This record gives sequence, structure tokens and C-alpha cells, in this order.
Amino acid sequence: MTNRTFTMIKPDGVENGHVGAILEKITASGFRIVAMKLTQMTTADAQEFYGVHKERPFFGELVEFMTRGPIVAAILEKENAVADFRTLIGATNPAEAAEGTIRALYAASVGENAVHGSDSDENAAIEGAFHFSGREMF
Ligand code: IDP
Repeated sequence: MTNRTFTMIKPDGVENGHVGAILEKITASGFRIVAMKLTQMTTADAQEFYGVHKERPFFGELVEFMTRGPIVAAILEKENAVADFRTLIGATNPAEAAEGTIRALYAASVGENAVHGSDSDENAAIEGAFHFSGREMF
């Protein structure tokens, strides 16, 4: 169970038509899809999901962005999933993301950065359970 991470293709990634390319990159990098759906976060959802950032100056902007359209939520499995997925997506700011990473390829700014990836095994479990019930995980 510790070999799982949680991801979202954020509203910008969906709006810009990058879902297929991003999923192709994820599966080609050896991640197995355990759960996946197209969904939209409510304001309350986004405030809870990003609660750790509630004192940050960009919190309102982040909640507005994350709720403005559908996202693709998914749980992914691979050895060393959390760390390997953070490597695959690249730095938070796409201008600093390594060449070939998902954010370098598909993100426009530090706020609208195309994808989310859990930062720890503990958060991967919490975030996966936030979006999926046990019967939606395969
Ligand atoms: P991470 O997504 O790479 O783990 P965090 O620092 O946890 O980065 O920030 C969570 C999300 O908040 C980022 O992915 C991004 O969408 C947004 N964010 C982070 N820093 C800024 C900022 O300075 N301005 C606007 N949005 C930001």
C-alpha cells in the first residue's frame, strides 16, 4: 500500500486538452492506474484538500483555480511511487521544472501547473481516500 500515490490533472490540463498525453506519459513511466475519474471539486472540497496552505497568500486563487472546471483524479501504483511521480511531474514552478517533465511540457505558471502529485505516503493515502471509495480502487 505504500507504493501508491495520488494525482490530479488540474483544470488547466483538462481545458488545454492534455489529458491523453499526460496519462500516456504516466503509464509509459511504469505507473499502474488503480483508480481514476473525471470529477469537479467544490469550493469546500478544495479548501479541505489544500487546507495546509490556508494561510498562504495564494490560497484563494488556488481554490478558485482548482474548482473552475473538471479534473482527472487518479491513484497510481509503482515501486517508490510518491518520489518517482514527483520526479516525473517536475518542480512546482514549470519555469524551474526539468526538461521532459509533465510540468515543463504542459504547465503555464506556478499556480496553473497542470498536475498534482502527493508529497508523502501518508498524504497519498489521505488524498486517495478523499476522492475514492474502496470499491473504486482496483
Ligand atoms: P506542489 O503541488 O508541487 O506540491 P505546493 O507548494 O504544495 O506544490 O503547492 C500546492 C499548489 O499550490 C501548487 O501545485 C500550485 O498549484 C499552488 N501554488 C503554489 N505556490 C503558488 C504561488 O506562489 N502562487 C500561486 N499558486 C501557487
